[in-house]
Amino acid sequence: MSAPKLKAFIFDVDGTLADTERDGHRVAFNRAFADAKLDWSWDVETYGVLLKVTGGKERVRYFIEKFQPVFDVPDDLDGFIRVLHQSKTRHYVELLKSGAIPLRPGVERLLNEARSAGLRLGIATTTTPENVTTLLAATLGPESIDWFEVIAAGDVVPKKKPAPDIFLYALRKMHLSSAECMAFEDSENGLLSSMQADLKTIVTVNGYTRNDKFEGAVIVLDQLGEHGSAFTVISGDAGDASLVDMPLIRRLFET
Ligand code: XBP
Ligand code: MG
Repeated sequence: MSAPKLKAFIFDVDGTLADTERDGHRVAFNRAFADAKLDWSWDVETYGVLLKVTGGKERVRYFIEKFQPVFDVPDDLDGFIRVLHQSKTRHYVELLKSGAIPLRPGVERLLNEARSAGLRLGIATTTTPENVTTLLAATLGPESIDWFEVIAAGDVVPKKKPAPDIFLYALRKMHLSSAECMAFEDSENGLLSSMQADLKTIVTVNGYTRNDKFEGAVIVLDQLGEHGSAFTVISGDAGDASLVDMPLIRRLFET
């Protein structure tokens, strides 16, 4: 039997396509708290701790349980969190539309190279669907939403990352097997999710995830790299490559 052919890339969004957490999601949460007259404020360091819980609604619930022992919990806690989170999403989308969050280095280049090479594209993320389409439209133009065959996002699966459900959902929608795809992640929870879905995974770390564990990733880098601005290899073997391009990805896929 011949080895499976590389047919598609499946991307995480937050931390992978763009550095959204510190200056995007965190700021939006704080604006939603202020609007709701809550005296909660997540500084950069605290948010790093809270990020271990994936999903914005789940993160707020965890914060209430662990950090707000005297908070008078409303009878309808689910409803309270849902409304607060809707406000957070509005603030986040506004931030994206203002152009506050650029794509990470090499992302646009790699998407273009992949499309030229006939690779299929998908997304598997924990965040709210509207956040993904708004990020794509704001950075690559509205037509880029259609570059992705599936945008698997948020509550479409019951269990968020590190469970594999969202990657399995994306694979199902694309009628692909995990052996035909390469995943892109930035965090330990993300890598646990993609690896449990049996996906080979390239990791690009960011400020919040550089100390995460990435055992099992095909390579761990600080970024995808651009022409004239090389990546730094954290673990794995990039040979003489200085950016993540199709030849390097094919090599990593085949080994
Ligand atoms: C991203 C997340 C998300 C965002 C917030 O994780 O955990 O929860 O921080 O998005 P990953 P929402 O990159 O592993 O998918 O508030 O829309 O849930
Ligand atoms: Mg991520």
